[in-house]
Amino acid sequence: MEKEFFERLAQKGVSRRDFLRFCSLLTATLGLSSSFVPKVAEVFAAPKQRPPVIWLSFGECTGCTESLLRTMYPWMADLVLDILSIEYHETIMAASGHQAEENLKNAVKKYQGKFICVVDGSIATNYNGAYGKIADRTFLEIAREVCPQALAVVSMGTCASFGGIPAAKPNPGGYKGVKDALGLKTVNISGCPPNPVNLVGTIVNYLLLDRLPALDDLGRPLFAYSNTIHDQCPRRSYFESNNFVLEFGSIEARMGYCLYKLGCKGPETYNNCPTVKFLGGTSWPIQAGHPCIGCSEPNFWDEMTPFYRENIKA
Ligand code: FSX
Repeated sequence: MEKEFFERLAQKGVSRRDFLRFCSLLTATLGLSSSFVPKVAEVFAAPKQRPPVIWLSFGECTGCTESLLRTMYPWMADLVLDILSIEYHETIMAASGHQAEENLKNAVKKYQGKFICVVDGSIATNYNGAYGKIADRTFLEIAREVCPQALAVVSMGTCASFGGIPAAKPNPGGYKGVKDALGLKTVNISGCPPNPVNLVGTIVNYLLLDRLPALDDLGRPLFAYSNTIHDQCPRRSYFESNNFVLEFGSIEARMGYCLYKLGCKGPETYNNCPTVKFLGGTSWPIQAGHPCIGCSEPNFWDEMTPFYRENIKA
């Protein structure tokens, strides 16, 4: 089975070394010791179970799905899709129209109490949910029917976790995150978009240890959201020692000085961007010279804007 797995990877242009490097990243992200790397590899190479997943999309931009599918590890999405049995996902499924609606109904019935429901996007709650509909049913109606029948609900992205951009003022539709809209416990993988490694980590945690990861008081996995961006930031050492205002794009900003005075929200934002990074571990916003915009916190957007401050001379 292992040989067959590596042959399949090789066909995608992925070497055994690339795959093991990816497993090491996941193991470290989960806060497990390196002795767990072979176990993590086994989850992908010889899956013992393929949990059914129903993936619902509500008020969102599809960035959450895109961040998983268009990662620098394009094969990571393949691996994830191989260890899960995706029963319904609007962006990647072939069915459409009445057939798609039928698929959703059948999947919920067939896997009642056994499926993981991943939700991206927030839910309109005002006027009985009239501000968001699919196939003439409100998001609220669909979520109320499907989510309580799941084994677990994972809110993928800040919109599903806390309301996100659709819930920005004046929010006439009354958009809310899944937990607040339904009064259900959810695992919140916040970020706009979230890092796909944190979704994969949550799934691997479940398959490896047979339980969902420990969560913080906002429902976010502790392995990813227990430290602020600022606490992990490589530019932090310049924070106290350089009490002057930087110009955006200035040589100091590019050389690695702290971006707090440019409006960086790192000190109030919890996420593992500095360690896991994006684009296959290549970079992340602050490394690229841009302040953190606080996208993984509740009340993003309202409380995190304006992103840029006027440059007042010291
Ligand atoms: Fe929201 Fe996701 Fe931002 Fe977009 O599904 S968290 S707007 S990246 O797409 O929900």
